[in-house]
Amino acid sequence: MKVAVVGATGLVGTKMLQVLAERNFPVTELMPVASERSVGKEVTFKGAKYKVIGMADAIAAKPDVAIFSAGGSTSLEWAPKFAEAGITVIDNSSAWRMDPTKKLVVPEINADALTAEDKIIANPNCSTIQMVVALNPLHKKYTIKRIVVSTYQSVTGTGVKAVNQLMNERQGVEGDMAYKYAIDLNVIPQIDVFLDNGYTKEEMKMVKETCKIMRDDSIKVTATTVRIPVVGGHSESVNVEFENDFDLEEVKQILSASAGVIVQDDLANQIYPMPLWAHEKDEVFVGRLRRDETQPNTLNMWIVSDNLRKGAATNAIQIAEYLSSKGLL
Ligand code: 2RA
Repeated sequence: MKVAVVGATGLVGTKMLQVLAERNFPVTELMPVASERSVGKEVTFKGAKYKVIGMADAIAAKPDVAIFSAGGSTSLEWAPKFAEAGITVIDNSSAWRMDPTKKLVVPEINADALTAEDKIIANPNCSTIQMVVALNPLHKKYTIKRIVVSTYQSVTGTGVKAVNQLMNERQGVEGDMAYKYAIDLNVIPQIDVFLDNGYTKEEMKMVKETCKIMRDDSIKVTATTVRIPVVGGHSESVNVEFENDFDLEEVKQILSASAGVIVQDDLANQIYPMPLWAHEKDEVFVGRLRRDETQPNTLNMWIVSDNLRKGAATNAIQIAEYLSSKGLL
């Protein structure tokens, strides 16, 4: 398989290369691709060095699949050009996610919708992916009515500049600011820009993408997304109301048997999901499972995952693996 990684020098692009190698994706030829200013830089894949090439050269080299993590505007401009050349694009930006002609895929949930005609496939937002991986098996059993989610998101979701801001602040060093405010010893209740309804773009991604991935527009979602001074992954406090009542032990069994989910819920030993443990893991970790005692059929849960892995690189590569296994590339 000839594989292009577009945006290969960024945080997610670097993680893509790492995950492709770890999962032994059958790469016969690797093409790291980036914007003109990064062309000629070197990246490492499986111990070998590769020179970064430009977009037009990558199209001319005809990879089977191009995994994009280069931002929305690059994707809007270039993904159609790759697709027209017959290259399947898996895109990690928000550019195509809500386009009704494009599939928004979390393989555990809706990979079955993919066909060979899907030439631009959208990878969902990180905070959405981890939530739906944990909620979809429960939706199938009990039918979700409403979700109230608050997130605690890692600075890695912003990119390398934000990681540097946090580390600089921690060491008392002056440097570029990724955020308007200090992030160390702080919490910022804003992720991405504000929209007319007073929610942020990140919050509305969680609202809209959840319904699209779970193929159910009746699910109500309300979100508050927050940046915290953490690097290992995103955490989410989720309150979910079901149509039907549930048994807590059965909820744990369903989650334990679900692909990509690990239950960490051992109160006696103070075991619950934390970014410290989720970091560099591909699964979604779920714990603090308990009834909301204020209303019927309602569950509280805590969901943690490494946002650069299942929230980005791993999910994109799982899509490529699915396409390859079904002969759709
Ligand atoms: C964030 N969701 O964490 C974004 C990254 N896609 O900021």
